[in-house]
Formats: sequence, structure tokens, C-alpha cells
Amino acid sequence: MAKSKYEYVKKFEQNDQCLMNCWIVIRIDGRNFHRFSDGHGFEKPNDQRALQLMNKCAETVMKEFTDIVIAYGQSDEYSLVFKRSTTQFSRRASKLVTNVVTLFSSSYVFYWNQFFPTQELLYPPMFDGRVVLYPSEKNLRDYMSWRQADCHINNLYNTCFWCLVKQSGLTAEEAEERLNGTVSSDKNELLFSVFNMNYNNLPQIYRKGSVLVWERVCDINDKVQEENARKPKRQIVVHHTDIVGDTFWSEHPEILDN
Ligand code: DGT
Ligand code: MG
Ligand code: MG
Ligand code: MG
Ligand code: MG
Repeated sequence: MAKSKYEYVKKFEQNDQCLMNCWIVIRIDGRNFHRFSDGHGFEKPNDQRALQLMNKCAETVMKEFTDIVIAYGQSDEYSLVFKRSTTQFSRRASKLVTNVVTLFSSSYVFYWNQFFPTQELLYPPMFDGRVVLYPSEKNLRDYMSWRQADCHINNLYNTCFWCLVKQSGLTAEEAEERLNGTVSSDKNELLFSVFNMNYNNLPQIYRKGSVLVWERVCDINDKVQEENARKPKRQIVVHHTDIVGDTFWSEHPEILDN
């Protein structure tokens, strides 16, 4: 059939196919969650409900796009990593990022009530999204380490900040002033000596963030246990663990070599 005379406009579209052989990382981040978390009464510095809702959204995205081999989340952000060899959406960056970020956002609204049964959702939340390609194992691991280090640095700072404000009655400015120029060991010491808090005993989810991976798990509740043991199901498992060192990666070799 003859093409319409309008067909040529298609050629204006840009080819945004991601370079082959690279891991495709989609990082999403809540827009102005400073305001959103205040407006919705998030607990400071960490709100369990908000973090669990973020995890639920990431799990929903992973179940839809099963080429995502690992996802890492902290605060209002999530990084979702498509396997190196993915052909999802012909590796088109705009398709990948828009589908991931819209499913994440709609899930955030869809599941809101499950996690905040007594807090009305006051306005529609927004998330931005970007695509970053990593060509080597080292680059990908360094990326993941960067996000987890960010989680640690922010959480240590925020924990100190809110102790100074909530327990010592400092103003935000005074707390900021007090923490200005301190290094990690100073902050640990402050928490320990002034607030009787051992930072390392805080919940792992706050200090390490959340790591979602596919694992073969035997469901012990399943009636056909024996058969199940032979054919374990692929399930998403949430870890709050270190992903900077080698241990996690050697326990999950399939993430890096697919
Ligand atoms: P952006 O991303 O440039 O649009 O602006 P924000 O405000 O989203 O800034 P960002 O993403 O750098 O920082 C995340 C904000 O979200 C930060 O102000 C604290 C807030 N937030 C995230 N998780 C929690 C939480 O569990 N509790 C509370 N109270 N706030 C949180
Ligand atoms: Mg930001
Ligand atoms: Mg944000
Ligand atoms: Mg953020
Ligand atoms: Mg269509």
C-alpha cells in the first residue's frame, strides 16, 4: 500500500537506542520530596511506610520488566538495572525510561493507601527519570556503591540533625551549624555520647537502603512441597545489605554475568 504523503515526518524522530553490551540503569527520583514528605507527615529522618511503598513500586516495575536484574532504593530514589543483553523496547532509552517512571509513579498512587491508611494523598506525586549506561562491571558496581555511600552519608547526617532538633531543641540553623565541618567519626561520637545511640544498631534499611533481586526460593507453605523443592520459583527478594564489598556480588553472580 502506498505511504501517505505525511509519512516522512517519522524521519524526524531521533534514534535513541542504548549502546549494546551495556547495563542500562534507570534512576528515578521524587520531584520536590522535601515538600511532599513534609506535607504527608513523613517521620524524620526515616519513614518506614514511605520506604516500603517505594520498595513495592520497584517490585511492581521489576515484575513487569523482568530483564531488570537488580534495583537499589533509598530516600526518594530508585535505580533499576536492565541486564546487559536486554532487548526490551529495542533498548530505546525514551521507551525504557518513560515506561519505568510512569509505572513507578502510578504504583506509588495505586498502593498509597496500603502503606498510609490514615494519611490522605494530597496531590499527585512526580518522579523524574534518567538513563545511564555502564559498559563494565567495575563501572556498574561503582555506580551502585556511589548510591549506597550517598544513602549512608545522608542518613548519618540526617540522624544527627534530627536528634539535635528533636531532642536538644536546636533550631534547624543551629543544628546545621553544629554539624558543619564534622566527619563521620565525629557524628558517630555525637550520637553515642550525647544521644546514647549506636549508629550501627539503627535498622539496616535506613543505613544500607533496599536491594531487590530475583532469587530462586522454595515456598515452604506450598502444598506440593517436594515438587516445589525441585522447581524453586523465581521471586523478588528484598535485602538491606552491603553492596560495596564483594560478598553480595559473589552470592548473586547472575546479576553481572547474564
Ligand atoms: P528534587 O529531587 O530536586 O526535585 O528535590 P527533593 O526535595 O526531592 O530533593 P532530594 O531528592 O535531593 O531529597 C529527597 C527529599 O525527600 C529530602 O528532602 C528528604 C525527603 N525524604 C525522603 N525520604 C524521607 C523520609 O523517609 N522521611 C522524611 N521525613 N523525608 C524524606
Ligand atoms: Mg534531586
Ligand atoms: Mg527528589
Ligand atoms: Mg532524592
Ligand atoms: Mg502505542
